[in-house]
Amino acid sequence: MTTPKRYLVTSALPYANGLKHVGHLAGAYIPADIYVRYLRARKRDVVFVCGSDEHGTAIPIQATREGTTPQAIIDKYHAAMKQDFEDLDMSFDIYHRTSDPLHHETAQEFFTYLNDRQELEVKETEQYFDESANTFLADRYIKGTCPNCGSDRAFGDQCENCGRTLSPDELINPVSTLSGKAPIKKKTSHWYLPLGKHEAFLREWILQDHKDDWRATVIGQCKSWIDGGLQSRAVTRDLDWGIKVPLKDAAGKVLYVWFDAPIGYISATKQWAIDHEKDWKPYWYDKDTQLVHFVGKDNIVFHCIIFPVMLKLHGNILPANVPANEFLNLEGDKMSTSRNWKLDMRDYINDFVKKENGGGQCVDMLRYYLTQIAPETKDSEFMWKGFQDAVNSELVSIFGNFVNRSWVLMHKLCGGKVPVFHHQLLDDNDQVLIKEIETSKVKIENLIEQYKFREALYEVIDLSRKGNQYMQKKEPWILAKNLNDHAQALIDNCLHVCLQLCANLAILINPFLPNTARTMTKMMKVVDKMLDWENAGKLKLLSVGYSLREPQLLFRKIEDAEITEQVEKLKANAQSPQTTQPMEAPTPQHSMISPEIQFDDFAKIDLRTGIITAAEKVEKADKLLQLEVDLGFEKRTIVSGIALHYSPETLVGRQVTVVANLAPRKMRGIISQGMILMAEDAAGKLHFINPENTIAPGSKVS
Ligand code: B3M
Ligand code: ZN
Repeated sequence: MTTPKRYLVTSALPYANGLKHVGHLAGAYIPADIYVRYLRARKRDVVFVCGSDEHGTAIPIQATREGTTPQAIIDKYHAAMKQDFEDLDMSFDIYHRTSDPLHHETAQEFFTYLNDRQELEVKETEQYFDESANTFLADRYIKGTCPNCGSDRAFGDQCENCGRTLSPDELINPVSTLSGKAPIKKKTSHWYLPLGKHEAFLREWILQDHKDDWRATVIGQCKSWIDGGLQSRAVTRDLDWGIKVPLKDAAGKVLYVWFDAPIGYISATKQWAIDHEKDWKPYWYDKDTQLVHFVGKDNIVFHCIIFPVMLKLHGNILPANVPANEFLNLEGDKMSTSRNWKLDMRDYINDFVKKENGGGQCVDMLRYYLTQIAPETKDSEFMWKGFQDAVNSELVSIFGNFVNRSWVLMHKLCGGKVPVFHHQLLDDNDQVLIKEIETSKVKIENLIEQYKFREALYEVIDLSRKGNQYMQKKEPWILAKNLNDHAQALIDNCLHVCLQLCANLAILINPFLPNTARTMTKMMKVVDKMLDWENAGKLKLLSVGYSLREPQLLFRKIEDAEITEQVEKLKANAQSPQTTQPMEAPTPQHSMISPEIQFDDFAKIDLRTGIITAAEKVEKADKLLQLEVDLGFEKRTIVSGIALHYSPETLVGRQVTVVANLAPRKMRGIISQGMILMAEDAAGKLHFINPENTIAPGSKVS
């Protein structure tokens, strides 16, 4: 296989609606980071992109739950997730966000490109509508029973339990998550991506071209999707949170989050190129680029079927591979945000990384365990006891022990310097180990190139295990008991080989455990450049006579008390689930009826219909919009507290109901001459009160 000219590696863009857990980390982030660090060590041209997914119904739903705005939610969780990734040493070249104007433009351009070429269909269909909330129920605004697994935690886009991608029509007993009521059906028009037209392409590209180099689990999911009949997928939604559909006749419509989010990889690449004065285009257009998407299994369909069709139509390259992982369970149960059965990255950072000096060791311990149990072929299990065993009996007792012994003995028996190798004393044990170093390097790189990170890491640890066995056979500490020239020469040979092996181990472990590799380069007093992959496989890394530093402990033991504490904490958290549960529907609330009034009191209120003719934000007031309203007989300026629910540009031309005889009030220096009637739904969203049909402005309402 020829080496690609460049690589573009992506990790799934996490929704900015909450903290992410170690299941996410094991699924889409650590494997990508290993792959990228390896490519960088091989001096390949690679760009690693990620960022926050800030659209979709998940965001406003979380805002309602936390009693704040969607903007505040994405700002909060974008910053928090970015920090978590930094604390765990994810080496993204850029961590972008889809609320960025550059992304909005990029996604709109993409949509326009496909639409202009008639690659999208416009269809009018009946969709679920919540009458009391006066809104269509896209994606997570509707829930019901999953037709696949029977779970009642299925949403209009996906089942939380089995991960199956759904459309609202497939839900059994659908209810609105806004009002808790059964929805009605109402007509609406949307743009669709006709996947069926691309069936032949998908069959050939996935099921033939990639049947051998993509994971069986990925091929399996794609096959069942294709065989199940490829339906047209709507790429727009009736929502106010999202990227506006860039067409004149599309008021109130936004791009579907799964249409815009993967384009986020492109906008992130563009931003990276701007920041580094590079050209982004070859990364998305040149056939010599290897595009690799790291995702969890619930994202397979989007990355293997829908996005590739979009890329093909847009003239871009297609992914070379989508090494999706299965799910990671925790202590015998599925990880779940709503049941609070999870280990957030932040919890591990606080309880381990931040508690230690430096913390890098703890980062590597987690990276190690999550790679060792990576759900590459089937679901796997995070067990605190397993974490302890992996650290104590592999990292500490095998890898760490070998490095430490080599260093201690070198200081004790070789004067703190790299001893010479006496070639005339080369024996079978030396030869076998030297060969192992050479072949391990090749084995590890082949495994990494095939995205088999678990096995690759096993080989690294196994090589250090072989180092221990070698030392055990050579017993330099016994030779030291009857020291003479010959014995010293044998000691020198043994420690020469061991130290060169340690230097090799630093290179081989570097993609997996970068902090460990860096500690080792410090001990060896070498620059990071020594970690270049091409240096591995050889016995010439450390010069004879070079003095080395004192050893540092690479890993500490995990005590029983630490894991007991974690398991208890997990159980205690699960008993008291968080109050802000991202996935549960809010219970509709009914406010108390105001005290009774007489008819005459009501008759004093002069209600009129009006048309909004202009709208703009009020400076330094998040919630207020300044509206110009035409009442037919006159124009009014009205300040209305709806800025968090409607953006000004969507309002012009809208019919409203106005309290026309309300005494003028000054708000933020503006005289407001009236009030617009709004209804508030259970989720706190405001809706206009309108006559059924457009009628002349100024008409009396009573
Ligand atoms: N945000 C779904 C998820 O976090 C989605 C991934 C987007 S990748 C383009 O599982
Ligand atoms: Zn399901």
